[in-house]
Amino acid sequence: MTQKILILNGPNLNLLGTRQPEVYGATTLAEIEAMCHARAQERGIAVTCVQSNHEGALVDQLHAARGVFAGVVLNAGAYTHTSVALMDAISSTMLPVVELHLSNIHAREAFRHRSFIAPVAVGQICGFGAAGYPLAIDALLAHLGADE
Ligand code: CA2
Repeated sequence: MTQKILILNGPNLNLLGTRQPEVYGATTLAEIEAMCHARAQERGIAVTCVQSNHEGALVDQLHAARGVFAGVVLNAGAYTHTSVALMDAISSTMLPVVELHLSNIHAREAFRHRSFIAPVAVGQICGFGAAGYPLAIDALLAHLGADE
């Protein structure tokens, strides 16, 4: 059966490519999702891409992912720095999650240095812009043992 990965994007990421290109790049979310599908095809897997601006909807997506997806690439946006609910959802699903950020959150404002996702993620990729998404898919597949 084809392995499936969920690409989950949080608040405001639907605006990518339209504002603040100096921080988040000029690539739109649709282009990022196309990059993810292309990398999935190269790797012989399938991805489903979902974006929501709502914390509870992201929690629902994580709950529903259990038993359907082998793992999740999660850019939780600003909820990264605030959401105990997302942290608990990841813990409860026990699915491997790769935390992803376009920007290098550690080189930005102090409030972005704290991540509620990091302690429950298998790892974090940040600072590589849109290129981080295919990197995150590769990292998740490596974690799942697809490279062995
Ligand atoms: O670097 C990332 O990927 C972030 O997760 C993006 C979040 C930010 O709050 C995190 O600290 C780091 C913000 C996403 C906002 O996206 C926009 C895109 C275009 C225009 C305005 C906002």
